[in-house]
Amino acid sequence: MGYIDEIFTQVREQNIAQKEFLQAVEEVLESLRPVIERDEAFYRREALLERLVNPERIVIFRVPWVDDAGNARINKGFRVQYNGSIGPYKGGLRFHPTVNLSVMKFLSFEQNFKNSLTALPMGGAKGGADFDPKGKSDREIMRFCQSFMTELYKYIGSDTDVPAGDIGVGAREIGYMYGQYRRIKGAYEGGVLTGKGLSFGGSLARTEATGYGLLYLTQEMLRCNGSDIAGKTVAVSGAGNVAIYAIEKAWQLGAKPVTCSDSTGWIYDPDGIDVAILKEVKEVRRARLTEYAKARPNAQYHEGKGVWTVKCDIALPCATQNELLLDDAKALVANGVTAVAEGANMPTSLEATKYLQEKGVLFCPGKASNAGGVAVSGLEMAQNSMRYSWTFEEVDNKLKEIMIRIFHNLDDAAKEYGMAGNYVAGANIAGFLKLANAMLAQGIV
Ligand code: NDP
Ligand code: 2IT
Repeated sequence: MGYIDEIFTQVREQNIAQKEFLQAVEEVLESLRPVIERDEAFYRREALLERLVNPERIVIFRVPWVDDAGNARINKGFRVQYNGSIGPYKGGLRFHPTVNLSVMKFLSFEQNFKNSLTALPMGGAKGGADFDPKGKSDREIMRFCQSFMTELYKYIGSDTDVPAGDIGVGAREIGYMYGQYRRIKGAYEGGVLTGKGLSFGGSLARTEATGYGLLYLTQEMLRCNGSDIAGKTVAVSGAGNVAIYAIEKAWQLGAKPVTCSDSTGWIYDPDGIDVAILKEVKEVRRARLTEYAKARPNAQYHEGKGVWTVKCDIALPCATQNELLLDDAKALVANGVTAVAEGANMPTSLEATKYLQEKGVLFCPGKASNAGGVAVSGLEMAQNSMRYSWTFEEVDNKLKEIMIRIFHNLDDAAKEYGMAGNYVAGANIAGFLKLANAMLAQGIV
């Protein structure tokens, strides 16, 4: 058996129930075939793939807190420090009831390659808790964040591991966690978390970074394939941090975003999504999308899933993993979609990805197209180290440069290995080559 197949068999046997983790590993290992096959004996002797698929460290802990009614509540907290070869572990924290070890491992595995692609010095990690922020009071959120940090603080630091936000963790939660970290440590260690508020070391443009970056990369991908984003109709899923700023930047680049969704339903707005109303509903009021529909008489609200049934040129899945499945891909292709770029992490299933690629749809995987968030987190760390801050334009320009460079990096890697236009392979290979180089240079550690 070849080295790749041997490792994938091993990973499957050792992680039987971890379907998201297996999905992420399968996609990467498939892409690495041509790289590994060039020098299989060498990689095998170095056990490089074993090292690639096994996290350096996983911490799982109990998070006790007290709700407003005085009941004790218990959640499970996680931090997976996957690979620290390129820099301090770096990656977000997710608070969502679906969080489990498989989800944490898939996200942190992906983060290794994503952070490598940014070209900034960051290793890969992810963490979070199976805590559901929905319906919780602000004080409950604060107590949960404080309890979570009371355990997590032992494992993080500006030179060791730097968490940030993800689903269910935004500026409010980062603020509460930062406050607790500062209190426990008795020191102002700004660089320990990113996505901080602007009044205490946050970076301008971090809030916008993932959505804006997604659009910068999509624009470059279209441009390099003889097309233009201006005038295109865009279907976006999600209505959170990534989706909102993807929609905002789509408008700025001359495209028309017509959909968004949350976990209960979705909106089709034929006039294009009104960003100000969406922000008011989601960021300020933390309300459902039915409130958006009330404010926009022409918009249609539907229960359940359905964003991918809308006719569009470009699809941007920005909600969560496995939200774009084979039937969705077929509906998109039937409606003439020409490009799909992932704002979320692994939103497209392997079958759907393959189908889109076979049908000639330009497809960019999240580890490249959503790297703008962590890239600006890297810039936040740099600003914290300098004790200085750049203007919005300075950060935004650097973000744009990084996203364009990432696209060319994966486009070139795909071409070099005879898979021109396969940006999934390009991203995995380009991300892997830098990571492998750093791992090999540091010996067997
Ligand atoms: P938010 O919590 O701000 O928003 C998530 C959105 O997706 C919400 O509208 C939410 O609906 C919806 N959603 C979440 N889970 C589900 C689900 N199981 N089914 C249906 N809808 C769901 O998170 P972000 O916008 O930050 O993250 C979105 C995606 O982007 C994630 O995959 C994340 O990992 C990825 N990402 C985020 C980055 C960042 O900087 N924030 C960077 C790179 C990637 P509802 O409001 O009803 O919960
Ligand atoms: O998935 C991701 O890249 C993020 N949630 C952002 C991580 C970060 O450290 O900014």
